[in-house]
Amino acid sequence: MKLYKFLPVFFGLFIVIACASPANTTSIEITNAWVRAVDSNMNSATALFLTIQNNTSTPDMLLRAESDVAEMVQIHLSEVDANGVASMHEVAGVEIPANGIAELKPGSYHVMLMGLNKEIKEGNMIEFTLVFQHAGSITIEAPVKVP
Ligand SMILES: [Cu+2]
Repeated sequence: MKLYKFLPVFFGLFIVIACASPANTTSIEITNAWVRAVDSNMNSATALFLTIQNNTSTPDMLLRAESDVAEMVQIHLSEVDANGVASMHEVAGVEIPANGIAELKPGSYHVMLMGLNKEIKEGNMIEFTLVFQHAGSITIEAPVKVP
């Protein structure tokens, strides 16, 4: 009968290990993360840029990003049309090729932060959770920079 008392403990430990393992792998590596500094946090928006390296032989996809510094966090793609007009729109995600990289950079893919509820000043560190199709959730800290 005593064994039954310990079963939930073992089961709980299993869940902790199972959930912790994706974060400990280096299947996805994030480098060069930075957030563009903004002058005022009134009605403004900014963006997070980063490089994602996929060290596996399976393509992965950045599905979304989360942060408490903004009301809305979306993955956007900036494009310039044939008339030279720049625009950006939300995309379903950013694919990271097998054993390849995806760059989120000005003029291309970026994580858009809209409805800022915190000052985005140079030197601040901002925490983000990036959610991938295969690698799961990865938490990063990105410094605020003036480009
Ligand atoms: Cu955008």
